Amino acid sequence: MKLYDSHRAPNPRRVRWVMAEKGIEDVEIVPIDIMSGEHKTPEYRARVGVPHVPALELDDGTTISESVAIGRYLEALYPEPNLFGVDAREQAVVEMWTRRCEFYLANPIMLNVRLTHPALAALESSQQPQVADYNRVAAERFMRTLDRHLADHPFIALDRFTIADIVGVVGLDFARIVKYRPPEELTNLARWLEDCRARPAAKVGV
Ligand SMILES: N[C@@H](CCC(=O)N[C@@H](CS)C(=O)NCC(=O)O)C(=O)O
Repeated sequence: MKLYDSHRAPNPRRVRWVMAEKGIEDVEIVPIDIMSGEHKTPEYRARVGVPHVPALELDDGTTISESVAIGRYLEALYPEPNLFGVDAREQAVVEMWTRRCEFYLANPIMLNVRLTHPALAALESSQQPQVADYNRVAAERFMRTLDRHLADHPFIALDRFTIADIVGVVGLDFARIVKYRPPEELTNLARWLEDCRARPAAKVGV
């Protein structure tokens, strides 16, 4: 298998984190330079179907993009440690929180960063500060929801670390490149972030 990866980009980091938690080492890493547009070449588009990283190419030529779908595939091949839930209830709860973290936290943060960081202007047709701010406010609304939830839950979805935590932490960490920090009063969020960042797998490829 080959992972089309971009070292500094957040979505590929989700997959590298899943791989590190599971000790997966038999995936060839193929670096893609998104700043120079390597993901927009006809060859890359033909292989992956969309101009995005990450993408996982299987030995039979199937290519899977979408970081969470790649994670789910790797979970089927390497079930331990479990990151996506072991039964119907857990799987649904993990998916619910993963989607919430993508839609209401990681995506608005990603938009805020892309619409404000000067180096990322190349990826946008125009950078709009008002839209960036709207997205920061939206992300902070969900951070407050998470903070309340994390007051009596060790991790986001289950009593153990899951893909939902990876999506949440990677989203928040991406905001560090614009020197953003979550509001200080969100102490449960801060505790959870610290716990997740302390995991050895959190450091892989950052
Ligand atoms: N939902 C997708 C998002 C993929 C995505 O947007 N990746 C970014 C890097 S983090 C990308 O390829 N950006 C290239 C561009 O915007 O031109 C996933 O989870 O994999």
